[in-house]
Amino acid sequence: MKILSIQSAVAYGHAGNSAAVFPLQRLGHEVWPVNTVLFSNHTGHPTFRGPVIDAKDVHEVVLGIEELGILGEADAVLSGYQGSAAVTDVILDAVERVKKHNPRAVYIADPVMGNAGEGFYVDSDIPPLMANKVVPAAEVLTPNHFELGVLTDTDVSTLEGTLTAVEQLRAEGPDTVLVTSVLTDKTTPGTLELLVADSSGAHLISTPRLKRKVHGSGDVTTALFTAHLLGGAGPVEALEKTAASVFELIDRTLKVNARELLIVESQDAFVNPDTKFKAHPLPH
Ligand code: PXL
Repeated sequence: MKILSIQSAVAYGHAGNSAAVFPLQRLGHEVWPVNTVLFSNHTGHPTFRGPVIDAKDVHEVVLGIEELGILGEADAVLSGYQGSAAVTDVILDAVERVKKHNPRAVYIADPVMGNAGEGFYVDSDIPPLMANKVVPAAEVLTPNHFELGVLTDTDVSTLEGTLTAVEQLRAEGPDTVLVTSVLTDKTTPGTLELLVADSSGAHLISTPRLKRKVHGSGDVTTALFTAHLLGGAGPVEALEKTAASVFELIDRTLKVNARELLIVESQDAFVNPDTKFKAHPLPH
């Protein structure tokens, strides 16, 4: 499959496209990366340099692909962190253009806004755009638990509230919703959950809670989930495979205290993870 992936790029380490492209390729997909920033490294380091690409220039790159007459070959558009409202508009325009040429193409959006530990890490104009424009345009949405609460403006501290919020999102557009870093009243201590829901219901996976958050892991998660969905897996199988691969990737990274995700070293874990996580259906 072919994926137009509009994300950040970093020279050193892994975030945005620099985290997502290789896993997608390793699972057999052709990726067309369109980069929205060209940073030295991700912003989790004490310093970083490099340009934010002007939204007009990001748009130019999309138009250049369209001009080749191949935009309709794209099976999916993938987006993550969106640096500005103008970039959001360019991404949504790209989705429209791809769908005009290929109505079966899907838009997979990771509505990156923040997390439970740090709060928001995007400008205050981004959350309403995510809720009002990105959610309705996406077929697949991969918020973390914090972002699920923000997008739906609801209390997601309980499992029940989390499921209600997921259904609210699904009613607004995306058929498939994957929620990461789920922590509710029902979560076993020392674990985190991943929840996936589509028209056939919701499933939950429990994974050990790893000690340190590594930048880019969310980008890899969405990329692997996308890779498996496009490879023909259903959402539950895609989640089980993704959870196992991401667990092994982070575990390996933390074991040697690496500064960045060991994405290349973990490539076999993307194809054939040793770990198995089983998703359990949740009652309606
Ligand atoms: O992982 C999200 C992300 C995307 N883009 C840039 C980042 C990060 C996380 O640190 O720094 C530039």
